[in-house]
Amino acid sequence: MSTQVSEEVREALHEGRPVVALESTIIAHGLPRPRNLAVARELESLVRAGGAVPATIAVIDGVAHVGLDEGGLIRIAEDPAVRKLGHRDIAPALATGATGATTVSATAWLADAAGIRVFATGGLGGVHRGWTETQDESADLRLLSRVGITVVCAGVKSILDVPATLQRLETLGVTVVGYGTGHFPGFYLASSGEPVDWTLRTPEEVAGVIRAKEGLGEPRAALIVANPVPVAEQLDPALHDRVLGQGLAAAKEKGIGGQAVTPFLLEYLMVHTGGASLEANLAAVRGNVRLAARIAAAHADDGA
Ligand code: PSU
Ligand code: MN
Repeated sequence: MSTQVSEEVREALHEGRPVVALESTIIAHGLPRPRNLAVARELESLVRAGGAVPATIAVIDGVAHVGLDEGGLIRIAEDPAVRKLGHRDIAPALATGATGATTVSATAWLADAAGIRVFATGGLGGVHRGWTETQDESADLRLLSRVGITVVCAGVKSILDVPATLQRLETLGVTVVGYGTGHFPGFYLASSGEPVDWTLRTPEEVAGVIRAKEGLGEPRAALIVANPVPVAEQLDPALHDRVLGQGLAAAKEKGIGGQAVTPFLLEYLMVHTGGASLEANLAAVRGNVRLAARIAAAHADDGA
């Protein structure tokens, strides 16, 4: 596969040092310019501050990069022609020389193939509300049932049908643990109100679960570490519910479908909450990236 793993990432993996994969769709299609570039750089710094090596993943001019350099980050953040690539889009992107940001499914796939064990993002994709009419379920879920990576996230995006998504994850055999909570987080909100079956409280405990999973071997499936945004930084729940209801109605009225649904709703929330949803989204992502670095470090210590 034409994948280029950066020298820094390759050396870290070779020496068993901690590496954290970061996705690029959140940069290209989930955050407004020009702030997205600052965030891309900040997330990499947070990984480094946690003692791990960041590996932001994207496809640039037909080459899949695991570990972007500064030029690559700028391209993903600034070029309006950057596509959104799920894992099924990687092959055509490579073959046609396209440039695209990778979603959770594409990032988890490329990271796993490169031997990276821990991945941080904001919120996963999942089953959309109205699934019975549209059958819109993010490719994130099925892909996560096929790779043994650990994904640190603030749950799934609250624009989704959260109970249906949790049900799908159970069916698919994807392990879900709450980090410091007995409830599944709600992306912009600290809690979705849905319970989780397992609660872990330290990076070492998470590393222990990763080791146990590795010891079991097949079938491989992801471990989702659901890490809530701090209550002090969450979006006001009443505002969230009101604006989300309006956004869902607007998406339906405008006939928004397919890959455009998630970016449309994220932007709608941002505009109609006066930017408050963006701050909650960023707080969640930062917390996830910090935790992922600690988990990757604890996992690397286990292996030493
Ligand atoms: N998390 C965020 N913002 C985002 C995403 C995640 O905080 O924009 C992206 C991820 O890349 C995820 C994608 O894989 O949204 C889901 O898109 P879809 O529902 O079209 O599969
Ligand atoms: Mn979709």
